[in-house]
Amino acid sequence: MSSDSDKVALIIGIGGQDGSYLAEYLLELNYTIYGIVRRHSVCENQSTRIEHLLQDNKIICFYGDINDIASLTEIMKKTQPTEIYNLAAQSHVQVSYEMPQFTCQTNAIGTLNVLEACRINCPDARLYQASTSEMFGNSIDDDGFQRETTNFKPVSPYACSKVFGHYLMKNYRNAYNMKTYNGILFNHESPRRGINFVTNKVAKTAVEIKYGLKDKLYLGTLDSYRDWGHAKDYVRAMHMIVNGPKPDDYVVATGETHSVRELCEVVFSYLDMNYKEYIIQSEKYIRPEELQYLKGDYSKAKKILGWEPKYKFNEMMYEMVDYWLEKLK
Ligand code: NAP
Ligand code: G4F
Repeated sequence: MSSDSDKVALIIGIGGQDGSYLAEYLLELNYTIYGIVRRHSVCENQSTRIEHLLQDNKIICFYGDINDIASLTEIMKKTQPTEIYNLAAQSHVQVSYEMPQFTCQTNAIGTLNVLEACRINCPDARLYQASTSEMFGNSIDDDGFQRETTNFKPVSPYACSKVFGHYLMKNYRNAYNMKTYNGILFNHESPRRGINFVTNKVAKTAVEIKYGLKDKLYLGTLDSYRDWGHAKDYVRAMHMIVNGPKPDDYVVATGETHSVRELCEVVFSYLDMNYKEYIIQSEKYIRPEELQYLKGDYSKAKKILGWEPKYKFNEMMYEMVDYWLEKLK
């Protein structure tokens, strides 16, 4: 009988927000963990989020790139993973408008490379794909939620590239009987979130204003809504999806939605400030097409996998603000 200690995970994109939390989570379950990182000219930047895991040799990382199928092939051959998590992506929506070709090459063709390398080298591995609520675009069911059956109407190059990857996963599941799993994850955040995503940008800048290091916060739209959860809850869901009863697709969300304006209110009032005095709307952060409203129905994940979020929105935002209060002290 196999136990979690026989399990070998390969995390592609291990240095990202989710990859770093997933590695910590799977280590607790006694997995052997391999990761793929890209080469950076400043090598510290490759591993800032996973330095503590590398130092103690808790994980082993290889250089690789999902655009380089030879690297994927070699790593999969060598490590023979039982689970592969494809978290690698150009993950910023606005950047995808500035670099549409690079984004699609990486997120769409890169995902095809992962599938092909897996099919050829370790066809029995369970393969998780980081799909996204961005794929829904401005498509909402009549009850105000998005769920697994909601139509995709992507509104950015990023979202289009992820729809491609999502359908390829389903295609390889049906065509080759591969164990592929799509997690349709709604926005999830943490102190490890890149600071060019709105939650951590607001948290960090509000603290900088509090400490007198800045006087304004420049943002794009304040009127879009997102269903924001905590990355720790969502990596737990990834593992449950991959170990679910059969290869399938799941929405992972909180079922709550908040506007960017509400986010600012929560963060600034935690610091005893009025957000209205500090925010300036800037054209620079307005997207050519905006996704207006996201609210996910996670009842399938709850029913089949027993997954539920533990963190509440305010609690998560306070954790992020506390992180910056300490770091910038
Ligand atoms: P992230 O912090 O941007 O991490 C992405 C990781 O992918 C980074 O480690 C990055 O490495 C790596 N990467 C980028 N291009 C690569 C390539 N060509 N080859 C190998 N690695 C590459 O993103 P995240 O928030 O952890 O999200 C993880 C995944 O979930 C992404 O696919 C994202 O699109 C998807 N997703 C995220 C959310 C969310 O709200 N966070 C929601 C739904 C889906 P570098 O450091 O070298 O750039
Ligand atoms: O934080 P955001 O950049 O996240 P976005 O675009 O929703 O994408 C994130 O979540 C997706 C899941 O739905 C992931 F697939 C994707 O990889 C990424 O992790 O922007 C959230 C909202 C948007 O409406 C944006 O227009 O905030 C608005 N916003 C307003 N001012 C801003 C800003 N976003 C950013 N990044 N920076 C601003 O200054």
